[in-house]
Amino acid sequence: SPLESAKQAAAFKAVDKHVQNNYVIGIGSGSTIVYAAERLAERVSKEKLNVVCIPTSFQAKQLIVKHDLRLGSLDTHPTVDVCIDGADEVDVNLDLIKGGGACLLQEKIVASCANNLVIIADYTKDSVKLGDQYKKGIPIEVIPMSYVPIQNKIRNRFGGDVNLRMAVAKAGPVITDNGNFILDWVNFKQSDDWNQVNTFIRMIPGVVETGLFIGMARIVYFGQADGTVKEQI
Ligand code: DER
Repeated sequence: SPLESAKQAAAFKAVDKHVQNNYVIGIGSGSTIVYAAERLAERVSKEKLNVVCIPTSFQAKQLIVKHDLRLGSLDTHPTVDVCIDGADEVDVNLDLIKGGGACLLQEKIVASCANNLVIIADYTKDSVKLGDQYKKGIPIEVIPMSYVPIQNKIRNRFGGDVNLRMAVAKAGPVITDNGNFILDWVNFKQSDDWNQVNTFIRMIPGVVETGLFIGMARIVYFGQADGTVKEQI
């Protein structure tokens, strides 16, 4: 499908351009990264590359193991040469909404340890402002016992709605890889200063992390429906 070939094109381009021998590579989460893991495995075996892969979720860990890639951790590799990850939406400043897959906490930690954060996305993620296209809300990971007061505080300060993300294949709320809940902040007013919004939300006791990745991405590869790739820096 055009969407899948877009994801694959972005993923292959990023791996081909940014992966070098002896690299420590952060492996993101979601569906686009699956193509990146495939391409990485192909390059490792063809070029006999020596790399270590740091997962950002149970899903990423499974991908690394499935492709016989060397599994590492921040304990032994606290500095990551490049982190390759997806995004739910990208604005013109390369600010991101992430967390559609509820993996934002470890994604942001690994991204923060990386010398370079490379985002791979299909054309549906390519927006002018956050919120133009992605309507599922800004994900926020919270400690379960605090989710109601956090919902109230965000709604009172910024408006919009703040919904507890309910599971599909499990009764009750989604539980993250870290044992927390996810709130999705929808119908938010588009901000010109996401840093200020992000800081306010992160300071609410019980908030663990937000899906606002502000000033973190260095380059974004947008796969197009025709299989070409648009770079944005
Ligand atoms: O949840 C996440 O942050 C993922 O990276 C997600 O945003 C990317 O999802 P996709 O590659 O399946 O579109």
